Amino acid sequence: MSKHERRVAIVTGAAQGIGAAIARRIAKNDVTVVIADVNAEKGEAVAAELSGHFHRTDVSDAAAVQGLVDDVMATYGRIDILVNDAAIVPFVAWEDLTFEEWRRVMAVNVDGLFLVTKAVSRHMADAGYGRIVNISSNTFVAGTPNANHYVSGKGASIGFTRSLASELGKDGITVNSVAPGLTESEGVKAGPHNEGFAYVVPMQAFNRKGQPEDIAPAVAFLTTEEAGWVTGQLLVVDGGHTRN
Ligand code: NAD
Ligand code: 4PL
Repeated sequence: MSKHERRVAIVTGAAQGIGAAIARRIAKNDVTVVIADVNAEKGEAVAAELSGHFHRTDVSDAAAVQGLVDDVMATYGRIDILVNDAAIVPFVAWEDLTFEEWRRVMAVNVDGLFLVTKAVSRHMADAGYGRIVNISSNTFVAGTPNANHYVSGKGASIGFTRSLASELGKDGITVNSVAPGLTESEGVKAGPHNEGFAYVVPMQAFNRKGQPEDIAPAVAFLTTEEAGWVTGQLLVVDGGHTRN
């Protein structure tokens, strides 16, 4: 088929929370958005709202990820933007952290980052253009307790960004990290991290809870053509909680 005219973005984990806010913000930039998430019901709803495309994808499953990328290339013939947002956001004390739980989180948050980026970047390199944004977390800056595997994985993602930026510049691809602070997503709201606002909000410059819509514009900027001189960077978006 002939190539889709508009730029095309894949946003993983965009069925809800920060990923959904990113998908909505990027769609305003005249970009066609593909939602890749394990949650089909919510993912399809966001895709429909944005006149985009949904592909049910477990980012930790190599075959599923290849299926996603093949589907997007067959449907649109291009992938200009990738936002790696899909992640598990766990809460567990070090004493209770098992190797099995460590592997479960690394499989999604770190292996998933590798698998999706590996499958997508080849097409970006062929086109000589790409914008990749990896969602990290300010827990890597703050050394937040009760999620050692998560914080370790978010640190890995920053290393991944810094190193890959050096290798993909030759292909016209930028690679950056955005590190949100504690944000009132559906996932956080429903779990133990919701209690964290009592500690985090007083450390911020602003006296309110961070929202997904506070994160999305910073991510969207890094996906634009005019952000082309910014690569390998970490942008902390946390209301001033930490100073990177
Ligand atoms: P959330 O739990 O509300 O949403 C996460 C989404 O990812 C869900 O739609 C879920 O279905 C999807 N997902 C989970 N596992 C998946 C998999 N294997 N394959 C595909 N999709 C999968 O989370 P959120 O709070 O919106 O977090 C989004 C991103 O922001 C994550 O990378 C998280 O680490 C990061 N982050 C969140 C906060 C926060 O306080 N909310 C702070 C810093 C960083
Ligand atoms: C400050 O990324 O950034 C709790 C849980 N507290 O996932 C996060 C802070 C959590 C965070 C995060």
